[in-house]
Amino acid sequence: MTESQFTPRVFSGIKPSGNLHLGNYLGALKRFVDMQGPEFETIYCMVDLHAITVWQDPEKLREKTREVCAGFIAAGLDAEKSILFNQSQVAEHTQLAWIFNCVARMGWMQRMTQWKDKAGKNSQNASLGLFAYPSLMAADILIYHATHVPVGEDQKQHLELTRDIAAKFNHDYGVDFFPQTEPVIDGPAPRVMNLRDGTRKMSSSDASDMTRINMIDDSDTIAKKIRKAKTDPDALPSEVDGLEDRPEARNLVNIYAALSDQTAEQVLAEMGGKQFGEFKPMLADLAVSKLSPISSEMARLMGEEAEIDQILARGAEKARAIAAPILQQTYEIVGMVGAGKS
Ligand code: AQP
Repeated sequence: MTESQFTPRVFSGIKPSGNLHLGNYLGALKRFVDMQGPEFETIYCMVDLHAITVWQDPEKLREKTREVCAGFIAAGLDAEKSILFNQSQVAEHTQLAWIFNCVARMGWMQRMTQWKDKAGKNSQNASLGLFAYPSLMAADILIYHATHVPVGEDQKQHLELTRDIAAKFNHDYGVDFFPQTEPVIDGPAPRVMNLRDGTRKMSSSDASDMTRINMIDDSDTIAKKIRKAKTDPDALPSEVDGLEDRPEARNLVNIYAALSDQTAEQVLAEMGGKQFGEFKPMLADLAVSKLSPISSEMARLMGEEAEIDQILARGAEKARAIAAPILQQTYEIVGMVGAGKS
């Protein structure tokens, strides 16, 4: 089977832990919406099983799962055009993940920088799930034979691992069954940085809320966080080269570019020479104008719990219809008695 024989299909997911933030929006969600259209079948998931690789309060996890679903819809995903569901409702993800746990090598997993960063010196106390996370992520993608995965840059290594797992499975069993999925990492802000430290990525797990813009922040909070964002004393350059060694300035320019659907070059052609005292309020106005319609729609949808649950259940049913035959074929390839009958 060659890559062109696979249905053009997009899969991606977001963990329902912490708050959805601007990094998730620009690196992932906004691009999920861009890919929704006739060119691809699009499948988007709240990856709740990934969330529990670190402790989650059960009630909060349920609430966050619905909140991320509300964020998906408020940002422009349409449950009639895309399949929207939470991962735990489609058991095939974990069933394929077990097969992949037997394909992936310990050394591959130990090299994952996210594992090293998150487990740190305390790896003996980290969950086995946190270590195996990238194997489940490979299963999330390959259970749909997804051909394209839009993600932020921090997920690049996990996508490479997904390709390695697919290639080793195909090689070991002498088949051409799993595609070589293409990571789609593009746009002007594939890695949105922390507002207080431009060398670290914006993250939901950072202890300080001032480091990130949450999708549910109100206008005043967004403006305050941008006003207080770390910068340097120089004016903005007129060209991108002038952002070298200025991580905080680069970050704000990239955010402006992504929110206004421009390139960083275009932004600097217009803004070059401005001081941050002038640029930051412009960025705050832009961020508020783009994000507040999303956050108010999110808040409205959060009040419609039954509707959200119904969307997730319907999405799970559609997802299972694609995943179940792929799992059965995988079991058959691997040699499981009783497989391939559904
Ligand atoms: N800062 C970011 N810039 C661009 N893209 C980002 N993504 C996350 N942070 C940024 C992208 O969002 C998608 C979902 O990410 P995730 O839910 O798997 O969580 P994460 O990458 O682990 O995000 P956090 O906020 O850093 O959570 P914690 O701190 O809990 O791990 C992915 O496509 C990701 O690339």
